[in-house]
Amino acid sequence: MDFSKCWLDYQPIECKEKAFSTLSVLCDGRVVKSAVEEYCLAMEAMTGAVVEVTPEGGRECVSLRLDAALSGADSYEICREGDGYRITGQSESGVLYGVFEFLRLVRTGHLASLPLVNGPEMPLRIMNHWDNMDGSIERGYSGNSFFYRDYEILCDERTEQYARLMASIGINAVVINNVNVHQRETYLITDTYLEQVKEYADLFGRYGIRLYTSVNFAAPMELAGFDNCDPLNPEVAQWWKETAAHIYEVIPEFGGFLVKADSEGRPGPFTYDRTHADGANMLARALAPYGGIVIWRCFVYNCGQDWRDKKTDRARAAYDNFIGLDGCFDDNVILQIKNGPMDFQVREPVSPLFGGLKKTNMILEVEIAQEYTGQQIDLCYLLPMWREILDFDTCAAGEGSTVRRIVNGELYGQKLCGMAAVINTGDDYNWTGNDLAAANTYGYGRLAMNPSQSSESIAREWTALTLGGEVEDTVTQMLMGSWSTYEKYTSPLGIGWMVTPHYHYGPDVDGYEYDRWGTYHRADWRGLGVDRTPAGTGYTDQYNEPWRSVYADRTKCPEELLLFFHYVRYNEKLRSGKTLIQHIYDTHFEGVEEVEAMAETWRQLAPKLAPDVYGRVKERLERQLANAREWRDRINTYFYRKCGIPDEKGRKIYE
Ligand code: GCV
Repeated sequence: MDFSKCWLDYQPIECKEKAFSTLSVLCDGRVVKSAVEEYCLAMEAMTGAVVEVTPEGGRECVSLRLDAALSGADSYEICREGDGYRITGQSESGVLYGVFEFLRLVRTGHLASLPLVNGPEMPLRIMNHWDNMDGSIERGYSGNSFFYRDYEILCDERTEQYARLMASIGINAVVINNVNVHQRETYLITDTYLEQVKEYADLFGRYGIRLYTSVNFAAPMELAGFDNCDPLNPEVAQWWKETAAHIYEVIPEFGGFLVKADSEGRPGPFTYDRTHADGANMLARALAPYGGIVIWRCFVYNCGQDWRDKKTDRARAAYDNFIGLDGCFDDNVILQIKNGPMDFQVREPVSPLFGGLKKTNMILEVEIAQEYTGQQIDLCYLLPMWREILDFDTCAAGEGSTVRRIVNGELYGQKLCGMAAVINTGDDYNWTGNDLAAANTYGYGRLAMNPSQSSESIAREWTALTLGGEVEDTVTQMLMGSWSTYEKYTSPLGIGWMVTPHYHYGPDVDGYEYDRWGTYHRADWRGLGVDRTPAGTGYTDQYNEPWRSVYADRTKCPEELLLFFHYVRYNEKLRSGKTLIQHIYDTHFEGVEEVEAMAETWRQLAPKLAPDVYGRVKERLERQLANAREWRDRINTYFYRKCGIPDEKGRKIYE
């Protein structure tokens, strides 16, 4: 096996109860079969004893049962029974999740917490792969795709292990190709590839996961010679209906389509003066007879902007494009909304669409792949950020209208909702480039299953399972501080960007400043920041009260977002009493010091870690330190040159 087992690396354990070695299986099905296999594999590795699998009940055993009456789809109950344990699933997936949970409890020594009843809170827990069929991965930082090589679909041991890893964290939907659907990938929904796609669908099906594909809105033109893909053209709609019918003939469990339309050059309904609802509904009607769904992305903005134009604001775009369509989408359409209004920056406010849409299914999209957050070289544990997003109160239907309650279906009673994430895996030995970046992969699934769990407890759980209990406290501490550290040495106070164009790693303060992407910091000799109040771009008006007023008021605006919403002079005082420029200098020095401390902490862990893991992460931390120093010096020098105000503490700032 040339890849790591990640958090499913079952090591021998001390506590070896007799009951562990008999598995009484009182239900069946292909997902139950995976649960049984997982149980045996794990127990045999942990206890050294061969597990006896029996269809009989018994006193001293672990039993698996199905009970559709358990409340909550795919939920499970684990309790003691006789001298053993009983794991009951509401469905086959519930049984599988129950087995993974039981194994986690055994491994972390928490069996005393039984009985427990648990179940996935988010109905949809999706992984989006930005994998291309040539084997590359858009924004991939851990090698190449393990789904494709040279336009061939690889269904092998690695993809099997991938499905196991995903099921173990509760993922129930996987989109197997990039939202930017290139020429060959357009054929994924045709006979050229369907039989092989079916192999993936079957494999995933054994782990309770549905397969989705990203589709090219212009597929009728590229595949069938149409001269348009107008969603209101009945022939175009008919083509999609026939295409869907055929897909379901081959893959009856096909999940549906993910669509990036009219975004960054991708085709879409705008060309024909049609709306996103026209486009999404046309596809949805093709899938509806088979229970399929359309996931339509809201990442729509003008990527041909003029930096001189201070009124057009990219942050406004998703809301402006979609709010008027609330209630116009068919029931099997879900809008997938990025967490912030820009694009996965280290700090952004929550997208105002969550507080705006009320009659539309919604999915929250986050990015596990660390595109703007250190590219899996720098350590950046993202769970604390996702927690803040889920806990953000949109005030859409009074107090307590959190993003979490919107996307878990509670607030508006939606069934098709949940979370989607751009995954950070590739074919590197450790799956995620940086071993510690797997905490984000793991954490995403765990959070979508149970958003009540704290970021810290997820970090602890992942560390204990992956690296061992001995380093749990220290690594958890490293993980928990890492987002804030990354934020300190990169772009300040929510302004974002300032990265190397295209690659998005490392600093280039003006790299995107005079470009067409709508990503400006507007720094001059007096100050910096974007005025998004009504006096500026008016973006703050997209929020419900009190946020609308809070964000628009310089004195009330949360400081970490200050420059996102306001243009601030360098010598203006922040709440800390420091001037803006001093805050910038201080945080950049602090950020580097924190990385130095992290690297030292890691060095001290050497004797407690497997040498290969230790070495890989050490090398990444060294690169992170170089990156942090580069950011510090470029940012500090840039602003010092702009304003000429020296650092109060007299530290070295290059001129
Ligand atoms: C897959 C950003 C990324 C692109 C990505 C796009 C999207 O612009 O840089 O690589 O495209 O977001 O989310 O569609």
